[in-house]
Amino acid sequence: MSDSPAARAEAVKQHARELGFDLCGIAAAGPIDPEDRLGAWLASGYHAEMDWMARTKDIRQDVSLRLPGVRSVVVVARNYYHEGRDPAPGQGKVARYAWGRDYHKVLKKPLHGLGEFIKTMETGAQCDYSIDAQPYLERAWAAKAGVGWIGKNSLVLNQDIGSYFFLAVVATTVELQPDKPVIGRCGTCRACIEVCPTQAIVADGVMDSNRCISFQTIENRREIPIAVSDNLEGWVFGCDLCQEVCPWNRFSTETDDPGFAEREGAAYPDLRELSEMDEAAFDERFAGSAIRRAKHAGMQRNARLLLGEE
Ligand code: B12
Ligand code: SF4
Ligand code: SF4
Repeated sequence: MSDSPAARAEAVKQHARELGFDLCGIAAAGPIDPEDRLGAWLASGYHAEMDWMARTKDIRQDVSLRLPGVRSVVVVARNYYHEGRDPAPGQGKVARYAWGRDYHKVLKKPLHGLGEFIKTMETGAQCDYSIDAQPYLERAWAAKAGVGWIGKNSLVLNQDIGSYFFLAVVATTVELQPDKPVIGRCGTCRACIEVCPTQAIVADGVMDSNRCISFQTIENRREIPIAVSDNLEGWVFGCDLCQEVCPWNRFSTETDDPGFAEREGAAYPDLRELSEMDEAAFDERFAGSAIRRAKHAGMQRNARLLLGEE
């Protein structure tokens, strides 16, 4: 290996840009959660029924359990923003992140491409990857890598592109020059806390999934508690309210990733049609979409609630 960590870091960022990522930052591997914020969140029960968050606590806090010898964590971000519209009568709202093709699928190839590039930098180099579903504290890594700051709505915000982006991670045994965290710029703003119709943001940067429309409409397999179901504000899958009001999202621009282009019927689905759709039709309509995460039964439940039938 001939290049310096700084030169290698610059090459990684350049390659990330060529692969279409909007942001790229680097953190030195090491303890990511020394204050045990994840432990406190779990102890408060804010993970609701997401037991997998508790089961994977140790590995989420220690990346070396995934990749022994890890030295650097590269965090990339990809913009998925679309301008919203007013839904027509009878339509539900879907969070923007699910308007296009499933991001896990879209980002896999470029992320692994970045890893393959990093592997060429050192003989025997290894990489491990995360796009949402792997046990990484992606937002904490993004903050450490200077990709943005963690806002009061608990999302990572970047002063140039706002918060409508996916995060993804390549951890590697290669030493790369780390970036510095950026200073948080929420200031005295509390717009996200105030807009949340279910008061899910319980402290700055901390949210209670039990009260969050996103958790309830996507992850909950049971009945939605009345405190949330009475306040869905038209959301049939996910929720963007705490991003829509964020002043930093004034700078958001339409995504140029064809993978995230709006699919027909995905953004504002007809609630009656959704509530009557059988499983085969659901599978066909939402093939390759992140909406599948809520499953046929979950989407029917959500649609019926919005129609006032449950
Ligand atoms: C579980 C989960 C959820 C749950 C719980 C949300 C939550 N706040 O944790 C539910 C289903 C509710 C959810 C909803 C959404 N999610 Co989600 N979710 C995740 C997942 C899988 C894990 C998050 C997690 O670790 N939570 C546990 C808590 C303790 O962690 P945390 O809030 O991130 O807090 C840590 C840091 O904030 C840190 N911290 C706090 N302050 C500071 C300050 C500094 C300086 C540092 C270093 C650290 C730090 O301490 C905590 C522990 O380390 C991640 C993917 C991943 N693997 O990380 C995606 C992820 C966070 N989700 C994402 C998205 C897009 C959403 C939604 C916007 C989707 C939607 N439109 O409906 C909503 C937003 C709701 C909200 N306001 O948070 C994106 C966020 C992208 C971004 N710009 O930040 C992620 C990163 C997925 C991805 N790969 O792109 N999500
Ligand atoms: S996603 Fe919606 S329900 Fe969840 S914290 Fe944000 S505004 Fe509240
Ligand atoms: S709405 Fe305001 S407080 Fe909330 S994340 Fe954006 S800038 Fe921060």
